[in-house]
Amino acid sequence: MYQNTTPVKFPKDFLWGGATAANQIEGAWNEDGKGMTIEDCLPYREVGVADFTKQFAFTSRDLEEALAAGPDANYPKRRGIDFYHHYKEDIKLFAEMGYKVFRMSICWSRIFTDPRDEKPNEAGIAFYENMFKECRKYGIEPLVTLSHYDPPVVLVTDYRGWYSREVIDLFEKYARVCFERFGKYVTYWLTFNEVDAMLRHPVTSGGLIEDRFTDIPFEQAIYQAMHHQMIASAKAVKIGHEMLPDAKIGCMMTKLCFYPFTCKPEDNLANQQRMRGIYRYVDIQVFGEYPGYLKKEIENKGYRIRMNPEDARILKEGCVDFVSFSYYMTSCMAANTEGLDMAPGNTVNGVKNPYLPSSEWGWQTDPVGLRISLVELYDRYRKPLFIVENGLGAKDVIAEDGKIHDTYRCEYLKDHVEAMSDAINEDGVELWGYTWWGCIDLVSESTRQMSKRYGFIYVDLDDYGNGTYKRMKKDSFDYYRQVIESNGENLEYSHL
Ligand code: BGP
Repeated sequence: MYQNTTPVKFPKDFLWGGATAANQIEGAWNEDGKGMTIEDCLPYREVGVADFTKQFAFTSRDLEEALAAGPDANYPKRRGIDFYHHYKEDIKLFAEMGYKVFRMSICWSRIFTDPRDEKPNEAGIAFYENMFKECRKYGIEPLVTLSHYDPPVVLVTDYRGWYSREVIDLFEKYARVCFERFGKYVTYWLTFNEVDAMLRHPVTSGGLIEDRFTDIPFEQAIYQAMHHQMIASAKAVKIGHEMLPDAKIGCMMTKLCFYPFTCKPEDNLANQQRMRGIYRYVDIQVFGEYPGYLKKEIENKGYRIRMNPEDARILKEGCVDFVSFSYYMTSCMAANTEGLDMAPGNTVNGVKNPYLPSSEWGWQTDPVGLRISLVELYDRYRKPLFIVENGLGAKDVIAEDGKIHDTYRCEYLKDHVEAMSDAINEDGVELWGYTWWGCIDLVSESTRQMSKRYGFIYVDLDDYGNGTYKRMKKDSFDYYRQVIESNGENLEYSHL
């Protein structure tokens, strides 16, 4: 339990809301001219909770199988929660909770069936336009991610993902269309979700399949692809600023947080190195240049990254307006992990922290770590912050009264809201808003399960695609409404 040190209070224009991503909710994977994405090709696999690496292992053969798969094969992202056809009902429920902001992502392959097409797909544009209008109808501000883990499959079959420099131009064309067509509805934009993630799961972030890189070390290919994504992001920021002078364009990082396992200097050093690894690409997006330690890291590995002469200028001209991040859990670092218990987390493993409880998926929940993260980020970047993902994945059970009494989710929310409040009121952090991850149940990114539920709204669907897709409010639905209504001040949930 978090012990707040100051009374809970938020700025009056604080943006409360929920977060999702196209590939985890939309479904309708082959409707209205949508092209295929790499997420549509990720099969459901039964693996242990700590085994995210097995989920993300993806070969050319897996791709071939996916492309040939029939309608009975279990590719959960193809169905999502069918938000594509339920969006009006879902946004109405978000409005009922009082959302000020709704984070979602645009699927590149809906806007361009093939990213090489000259003209965008009008049916895809119409879907997002209608969705934004629906948000605006309720006074909900859309917060849009241009790319959340769903590279068009063509980038994988006909290019080598983000390793190919041509992808930058294709992305630029896509970003322009989004700014041009949706700019009247959208003020808050993010370029790439969890921009650091390509180093942990290269296929979903970069469209990189290891067996296609026999000519160079795969790790070098990832650094190269990251460079291209940095250039694409900087270009999108610059173009967005030019086309939409009022737009706020941010970066998005996985805010992992590690503690040294002991006070041994070696554990502290290991921790510092690990934390730097988390910041390296956001440093570029905020400061507009490679940090020295990243250049050294690449050099020490003996890699050379191809850069064009204009790249330094592009990076400088595309610095972000704010820093957004996901935050779920923390774990520890030790110089020597032999004999220590390990704990899984958000696509990372760390040494288990004996002072923290774990979720059913082994993620160690830690509201204090959120406060620490807010302070670290604000001190480092001096930019406004936005928490665009935070939440608890749990196995919800429908009780005998037909309801879902998810007080564990309310408790998690309360603790993190209190930690945010302290960061604002005691530590002086500028925080624009908070969007709970998976505000409606959705397909998990790391496990592709429906049974790992985050939502305030239950969706009747299981891991195998059985169910009615019916939506149902959980107890946390009323709780979040109360939290928003009181601008974070009424956090009592014992009445639920
Ligand atoms: C973040 C991703 C999200 C989301 C979340 C929860 O890293 O940006 O897409 O899924 O983690 O993770 P999971 O779905 O694996 O529980």
